[in-house]
Amino acid sequence: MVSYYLPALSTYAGDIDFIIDLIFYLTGFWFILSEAVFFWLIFKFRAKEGQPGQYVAGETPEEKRWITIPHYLVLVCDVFILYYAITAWYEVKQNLPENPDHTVQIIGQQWAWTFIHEGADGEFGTADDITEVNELHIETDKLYHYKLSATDVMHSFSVPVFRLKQDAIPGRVITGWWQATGTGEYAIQCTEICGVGHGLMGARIFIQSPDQHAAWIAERTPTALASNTTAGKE
Ligand SMILES: [Cu+2]
Repeated sequence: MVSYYLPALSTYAGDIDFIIDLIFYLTGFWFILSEAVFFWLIFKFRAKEGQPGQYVAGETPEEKRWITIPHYLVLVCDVFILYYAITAWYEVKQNLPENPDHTVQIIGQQWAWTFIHEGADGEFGTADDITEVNELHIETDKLYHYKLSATDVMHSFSVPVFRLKQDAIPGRVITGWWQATGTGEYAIQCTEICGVGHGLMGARIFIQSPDQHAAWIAERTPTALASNTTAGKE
């Protein structure tokens, strides 16, 4: 249901959507049922001519059943929600698939996102690193690790189409992962109120096909590095 409004473009997005749907249908069921009973009771026990009102304390076993039976049934629903929630949490946050194809450093600051890629050589701290502000170009289907930090206050890195949200905390580098399943340009948002410019802290993610991504890396690699002979000779 969620993916009808917002594409689900990571390997774990479907599991998050399933939990949202599950909670929606379970709470929707209990809402409709309880309102129906509520209005039925109001109608059935409405004021009648010549009949005095009655004080019901809800202390007899027959009366208490109206509370205890639904209570236990709702608890059973909670067990299902907790099971799927913990499973998804483990998959997205606790589990870190090894041997990523790429790693991206993500830095939040008032009020922009900076993304640093390893570049063609697959190593950080070298001349071909690619730094972008408010634009994140990634390759679909590849396993990415991100290393998220903040330079000033708390921010929160959110990619709605991935169903990914992770706080960025000054003084910490938080590692997480994603694996995209589609292509296209989508929103990145800061989802932590981080100052007066918080609303300006939107960025874009470009999920690219392998060809598009290779072309982007080539375009962003300085020509002197791309043909490594020319740099030394001139
Ligand atoms: Cu922010």
